[in-house]
Parts: sequence; C-alpha cells; structure tokens
Amino acid sequence: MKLIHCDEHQQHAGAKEMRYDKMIPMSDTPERIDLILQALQKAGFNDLIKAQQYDLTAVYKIHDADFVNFLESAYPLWKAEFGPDSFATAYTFGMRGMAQHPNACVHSMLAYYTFDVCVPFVEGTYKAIRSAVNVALTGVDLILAGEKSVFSLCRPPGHHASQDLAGGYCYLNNVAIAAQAYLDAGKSKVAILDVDYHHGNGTQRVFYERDDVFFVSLHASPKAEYPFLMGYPQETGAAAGEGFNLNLAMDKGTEFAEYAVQLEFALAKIAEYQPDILLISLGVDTYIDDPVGGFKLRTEDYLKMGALIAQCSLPTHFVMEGGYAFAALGHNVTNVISGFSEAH
Ligand code: SP5
Ligand code: ZN
Repeated sequence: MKLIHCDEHQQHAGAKEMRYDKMIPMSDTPERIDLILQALQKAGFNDLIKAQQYDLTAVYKIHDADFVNFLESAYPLWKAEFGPDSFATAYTFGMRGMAQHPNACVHSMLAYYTFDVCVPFVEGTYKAIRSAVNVALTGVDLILAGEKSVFSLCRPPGHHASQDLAGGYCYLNNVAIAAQAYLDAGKSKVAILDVDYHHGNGTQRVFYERDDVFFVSLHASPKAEYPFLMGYPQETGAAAGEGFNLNLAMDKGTEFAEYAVQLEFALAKIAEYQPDILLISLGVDTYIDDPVGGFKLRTEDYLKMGALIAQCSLPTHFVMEGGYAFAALGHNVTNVISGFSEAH
C-alpha cells in the first residue's frame, strides 16, 4: 500500500491545550507521524510517497473562504500582538446571540471560527494544515489512477473541523475534502467510516443533508465524551441526506468483542450503500492505554479491524485522525494496515 506523507507538519508543535482544569502539552505532536511511519516500514510497508502541492480549489468546496482566511491569518495577527513565543487560542466563544463581527480582530476570529481550546496556532500551523490536505488529495489522485488502497498520513487531523469551525486538533477536514474530490472527479457515491474514538462531528455536519456521502461513525457516546453536543444515534441526516448519517455510539470501557459487532454492522450498511470509494477516518485513540480515549481495544484487535474493513472489497483510502498512546501508536496503526493488506 502506498503511504503518503509530508514534512511540513513538523513545525506544528510546541503549543499547549487546556484539559479541564489544567494546561497540558498538546497531545497531537509531530512524533506521532514519525512513530507510525517507523512501524509501517519495520513491517515492510516501504512504498512512501511525498505529497504533491495543490491550490485551494478543493478546500473551498468544503470550507468557507473567510474561515480559510482566518486559518492563514490567525498566527500572524496574534504574533503582532503577543510576540513570537506564544500560541494563538480562543478566549471567548461566539455563543448564541453573540456571534457577531467575526473578522474584527484575531480574538473575534478565534471566538467565531473555533469551538474549543484544542486548536492552537503556532508559526508553522497553517503550512501544516495545508500540507495535511495535500497528503489527502495526493491519495485521491493515486486511487483515481488505479491504486486499490492508499494511506494518507495526515497531520493535523481533520474530522472535528467543518465548513467554518476548527476544534479538537482539527483545522481543515482532510477526509471531507478528499470525499468531495472523488465526487468532483466523477465518482457518484462515497462512504466515510470514522473509527476514531471521538465522534466525527465536522464530517457529519459537512455532509448531513447529502445522500452522495454516507457517513458512519463508531465512537464513544457523546453523553459522557467529547464532543458532547453531537454524535447521538438519532442524528440520521436531514433533507436529501436523511438516512445517510449513522452514529454508532458506545459506552466508555467498550472492548473489541462489542466494538467488532458495531463495526460489522457499519460495514454491512456501507456494503448496502454500494459506494464507489471507501474512506476511513483512521483514529486509534480507541486503544486501551490511550491518554485521550476511553475504550479498551488492544494492539492485536487492530489486525482484525483492518481485515474486517478489507471484506468490503472497495477501493479504500485511509486518512489518519487521532491516536495518542505513543508506545503503541505505530504498532496499532500498522496492524490496521497489515490486517487490511493480508485480507485484501
Ligand atoms: C482528532 C482527535 O482525536 N481529537 C480529539 C480531541 C479531543 N480533545 C478533548 C479531549 C477530552 C478530554 N478527555 C479526557 C479523557 C481522559 N482519559
Ligand atoms: Zn479522536
């Protein structure tokens, strides 16, 4: 399987995030991608491809121009106010009745275009955001050229981001941009299976009223887990998209035996939909020792996950999302790819 990566994400580093009552180093570090690539290569996956450059055309199909402008200008504006040894982050939020004058200053922008305190901006953030999209779009072009499966090692991740909102380490929605690119290239139906521990609220929002993208998310129940406000099973889509959004929420502490039942159900629904392409939002923060997640999947379970995904026999595009247990991260991701490749 071809592995698509870039170097530009390395400079998106050094910021902190607020975790309830503490400031902690951001969980999404550059080392994550290094660990994943090292483990993949050790397992014999050596077909590495550097991402191509793309202009913003595909991004603007999903995201608002003002929002993209915010992503580009947030850090320079912040730096002008606070100097270089700082990172931009929201102080207020554009809540009900307050979401006015979004572009007045960097603080109003952060208030309006971010929804939590886990999307800091440093000097290299915008370049990293753009390069993550390039990593995703290079994968699209490889699949369109006939590859049966590819893996886009995107960082930062994307599934919490939507049209005009960044959050949860996500700025541009890589997997949504890829899905739209397939449709614009002539494919008629795309399925997105999101196996990150957290609900893919951004991807859901983007495609909620559409029937050409079937979004299925397996995640911790939002009753007690981030992003709290979305991801409930009764969110099934709206308008033309009614029935094309499927949330399979599970309790904290879920083990693979139960997870696999939900995964097989998800894959059966996807097979029924008969998509041209299957995109996987691949988060492995479902791992038992993940510091951000709360499920109990084990390293060997990811082999089975990959093998089950392969049973769909669809052109499959893996896009990296979360996963923060550094000691096992590389092995867990590699097991998904190995399990898929052995069964495919
Ligand atoms: C892409 C991705 O995985 N983003 C995740 C962002 C979640 N950030 C908030 C985490 C909520 C805190 N949960 C603490 C659980 C401690 N075991
Ligand atoms: Zn996650």
